[in-house]
Amino acid sequence: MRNILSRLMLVVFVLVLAGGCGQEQTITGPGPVAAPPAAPRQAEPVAAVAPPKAPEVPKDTGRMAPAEQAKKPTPPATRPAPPEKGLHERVEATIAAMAEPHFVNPHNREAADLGMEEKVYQNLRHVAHLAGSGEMEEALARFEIGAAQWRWANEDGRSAVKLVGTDLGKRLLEAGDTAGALRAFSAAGRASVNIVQYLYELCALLDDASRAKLWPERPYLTIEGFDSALAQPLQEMVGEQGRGAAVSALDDQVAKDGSQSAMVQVGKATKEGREWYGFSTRLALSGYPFAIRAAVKEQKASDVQLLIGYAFEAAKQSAASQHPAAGDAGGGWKRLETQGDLYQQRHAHAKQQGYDVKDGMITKIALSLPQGDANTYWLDAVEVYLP
Ligand SMILES: [Ca+2]
Repeated sequence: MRNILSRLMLVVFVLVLAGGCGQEQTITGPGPVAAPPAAPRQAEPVAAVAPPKAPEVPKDTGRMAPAEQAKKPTPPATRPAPPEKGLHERVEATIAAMAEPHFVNPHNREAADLGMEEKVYQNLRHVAHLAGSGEMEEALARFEIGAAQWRWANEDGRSAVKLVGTDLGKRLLEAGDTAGALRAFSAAGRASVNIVQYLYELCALLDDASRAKLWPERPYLTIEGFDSALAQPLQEMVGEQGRGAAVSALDDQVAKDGSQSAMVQVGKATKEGREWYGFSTRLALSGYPFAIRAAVKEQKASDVQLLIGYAFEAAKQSAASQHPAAGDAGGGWKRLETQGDLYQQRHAHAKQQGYDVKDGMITKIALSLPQGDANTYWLDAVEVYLP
């Protein structure tokens, strides 16, 4: 009987805690920008999701950067408590609660069999401990590795990793390590799956000085920089041009950011068709305005383009878009980018085709090679940013 009672109490505790974590889906901060609606986890009609801050962001009259939006005054009464202290406290509470199995997705047997959740939570507790002890470099390296495994987690789990990553990023930023902070925030965003929403939340959470340090220009997060311990070379996703076997590797001699890029060396095209080299990913089309950019370097100038692949699970549809070079990224790198608001573009395309974008995911990011001679390409700094 006592056993049952204590189990009941545990369940109640867990439910209360899960509710608390659920609120953390949106990291509210003092910034007057209303954080995006807290419930993208619920299937909402698209019209209700898009665009996030319609009243503050006039559609066709030039959008303000979130940093500028955040400067707009808001009556102090509507402001939540300052997040600084609360964030660290919430991290501690979350870490303390991680011994409970409610973070485990009970439907994911494969993960449960592998003991993945336990490993991932151990990793997260370790990260929080290291960060609290000031061992920031080790904390960051471990967090990046752990965050990459968070596809195993359920919503509460992703909420926890987001919280720990945000805390780590803030600590790094306070310590003056801007590049490290960006890595931590980016890993947290990727782990949350909804990296775009996370970027909006982060803009709202950080104060003006932090935002200016982190993003001298537009707010962005890194989707892939090919620098982490888990970085992989580009895969051949489509190979129709008869170029022969490509050499694909990470290159530590050439980098746009960090210390490495992804290099792919291809032979001459002998057939018509598509040729894609890239990586698989899982980023939600969030309902908020965003764009993607990447830096590419070529041995010989060509019309290489950025390819984005999408999957729409409920509609059982897939789609792809290609984006040509949009300028010079400096240092011999070209900037490839989706221009304008990619969400609205996909929304309009899906509507035209008669399906819904609301559960849409970006599943592929690749270089799409034109016809031509043998060539070598380097890809780096694949980023999501606010247009
Ligand atoms: Ca890099």
